[in-house]
Amino acid sequence: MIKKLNTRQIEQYWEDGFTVIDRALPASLLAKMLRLTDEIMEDAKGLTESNECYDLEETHSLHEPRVRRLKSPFKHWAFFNEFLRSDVALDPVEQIIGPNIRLYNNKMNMKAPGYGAAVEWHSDWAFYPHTNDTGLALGVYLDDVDEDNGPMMVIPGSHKAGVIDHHSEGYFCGAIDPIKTPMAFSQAVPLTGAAGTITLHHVRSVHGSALNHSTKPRRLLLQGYFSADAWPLTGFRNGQSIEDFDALIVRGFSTLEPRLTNIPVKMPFPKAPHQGSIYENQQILKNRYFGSMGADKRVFK
Ligand SMILES: O=C(O)CCC(=O)C(=O)O
Repeated sequence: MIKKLNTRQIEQYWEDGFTVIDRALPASLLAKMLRLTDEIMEDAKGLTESNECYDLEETHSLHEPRVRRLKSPFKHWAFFNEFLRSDVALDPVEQIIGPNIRLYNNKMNMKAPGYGAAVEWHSDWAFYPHTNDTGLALGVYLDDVDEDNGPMMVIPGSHKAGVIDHHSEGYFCGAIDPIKTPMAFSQAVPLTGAAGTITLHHVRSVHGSALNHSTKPRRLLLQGYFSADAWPLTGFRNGQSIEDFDALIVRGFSTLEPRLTNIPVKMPFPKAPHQGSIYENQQILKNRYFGSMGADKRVFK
């Protein structure tokens, strides 16, 4: 049976900018996702640098392979393409953003035990503002997640804030400087839950996650969706055509008439000097909230 959002969860989403559906994935689907993910990680052994599928930790080596992200898994493995179009994923998304839905992005962030990288505070909106903010990210935890293994944390109500600076030293860096732009970081709510739990956060919600200090992994599959009438203000990406853009409609219909709303936007330019993933973009952030790790350090508590 597909788990939909109840009234309390929908209210929480609009009020706080996030909600959680406990153990939303059927056991057999979760088992398949875990099996495939393990196989994919096996295939990363032997890599010496990041490529179009894998983003490697700074401390990755041939002897100790360390992957921090699978990039756009839906493009490389059919299972993930089917999953992000499935009712399990889209029924709750439709309850929030309506019947016409376009996929924006897809990734799996890995926080391995003892060294999984932190993600500094940011809102997804800062990376990809659209003509309206009817968008969200749906997450799936592949592991049991508690406060020790780097849960995603969201600042309640931050999706209603004005423009939030994500620049450092004159460049977009995809992160909020906690000294320059203090926010209610200590009020952030850790989204915890058993493996198979779904998280939903508003595209403007400020969120982040700490290093994984525990002995347990924390893997989070993320898929970002917008209402089909939200068009990206930064234009099509990487030579995308209108046909490519329309192929990302995962439910309902596309439209050539964007809906324009009055929302706070700061364009993500000039681009971060370190391109690639969010981990690379965030490298030039001057003051870090969560910290990072040197090559030889372990962060077990
Ligand atoms: O993995 C996390 O905890 C947060 C990830 C995230 O916000 C992102 O990749 O944009």
